[in-house]
Amino acid sequence: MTDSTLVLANKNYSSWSLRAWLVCTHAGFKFEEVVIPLRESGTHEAILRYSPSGKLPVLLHGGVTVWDSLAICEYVAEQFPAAGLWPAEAPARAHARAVAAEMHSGFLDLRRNMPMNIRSSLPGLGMTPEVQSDINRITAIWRECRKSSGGDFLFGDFTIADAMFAPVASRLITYGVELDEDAHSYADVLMELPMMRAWVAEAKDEPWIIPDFEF
Ligand SMILES: N[C@@H](CCC(=O)N[C@@H](CS)C(=O)NCC(=O)O)C(=O)O
Repeated sequence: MTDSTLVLANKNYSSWSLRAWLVCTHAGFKFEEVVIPLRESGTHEAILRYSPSGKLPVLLHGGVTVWDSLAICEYVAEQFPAAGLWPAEAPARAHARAVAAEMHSGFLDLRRNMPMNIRSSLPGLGMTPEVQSDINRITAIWRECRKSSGGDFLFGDFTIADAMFAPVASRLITYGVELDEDAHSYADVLMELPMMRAWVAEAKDEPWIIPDFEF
């Protein structure tokens, strides 16, 4: 038994859940998992039993309740300083926080038109000029960060910034988006992380289908 529970939505569809789960898992946080399927009768009431915002993910740790993926990431970074969830140097840390916040609050066209759907293959669907423009900005962030870090990840080792973009890598595959070599290679790095592969395997095993996200 642990005193920590991470409550998630469907692994196939919930990009916010994936981000928080990756960060908790990478930090070595021991937690129990509860998955609440979205868009079923009773979903809202079930979520409200854990999360005052009515949204997932939410982390329950001892007496502390942390909802919202980015707040969970920050909380876990404070609890596990040795996990290096933010870069050690202040300028890189500020940069990492800026790109993580940009992902958290932005790219609405990409999020709306290409919802995460790990198990499906929907090449060509969802693309609009606005979506392409979001993808161009995201891949420019990836290119610039990796160029200056010189590593596989955005800031050297895996950080919260990488977790924030992991669902984008999955979307690019689902919707068959054409990528340059650099973006392709970063998407591969994210998708090949053992923890990402574990999430994908569990997403593929889920029984729930949400027709709105299946076109
Ligand atoms: N800003 C929030 C967004 C969370 C969010 O929108 N979660 C969705 C699932 S991915 C949700 O719980 N929706 C509730 C529902 O559809 O009933 C975060 O970063 O955690």
